[in-house]
Amino acid sequence: MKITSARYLTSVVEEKKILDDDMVEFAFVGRSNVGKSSLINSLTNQKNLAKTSSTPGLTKMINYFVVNELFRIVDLPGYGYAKTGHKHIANWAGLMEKYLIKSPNLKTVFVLVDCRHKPNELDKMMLEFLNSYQIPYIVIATKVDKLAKSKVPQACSAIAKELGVRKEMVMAYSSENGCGKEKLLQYLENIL
Ligand SMILES: Nc1nc2c(ncn2[C@@H]2O[C@H](COP(=O)(O)OP(=O)(O)O)[C@@H](O)[C@H]2O)c(=O)[nH]1
Ligand SMILES: [Mg+2]
Repeated sequence: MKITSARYLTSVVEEKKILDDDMVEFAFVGRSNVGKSSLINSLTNQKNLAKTSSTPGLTKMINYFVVNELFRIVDLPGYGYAKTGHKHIANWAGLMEKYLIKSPNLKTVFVLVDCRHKPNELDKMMLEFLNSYQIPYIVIATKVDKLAKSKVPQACSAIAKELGVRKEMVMAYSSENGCGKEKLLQYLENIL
């Protein structure tokens, strides 16, 4: 698939504003600073569609983008940044849970983890949550340009093992050099 257009649609902070029309959605979630905004920009060939930030933990909204006027990319709030505290995690989980439950056209949740780090408890909780609601997901190992090419399969396997998923469930990605982009676009096209 070729992405020919991508535009910001809206941001939502309340349950009642969650979109519920019939456009297909793909959501992206992960720890703050994992490279989520960069991935969305890279995938859509844009520089500033999703804001990238070196100050993690500031995005607490659900951001919607329309791609090719055909489907939506949904940027879910980052999690696991200490400064946001328990209260934020509770809010995050609340809004997230509502989004996941109230979005019947959500086709896949992409759960991003940094290829250089072990997934943490919040990553595991996310997968447990998705499993319990039977929401389809794929794990994306981000920033693979930071590893030697020969180490990437091994890093992906380690992540799969830690999360208790098959290694085919983990895709490698780099927003820096575009590694994994074709594969991800192909995946989206197959679902569409
Ligand atoms: N080397 C490298 N750095 C990346 C990549 N993706 C993101 N980054 C950097 O990681 C930091 C956090 O990225 P951002 O997209 O804002 O993460 P978010 O908080 O998950 O949205 C920024 O400094 C990015 O430049 C990548 O694929 N490779
Ligand atoms: Mg971001």
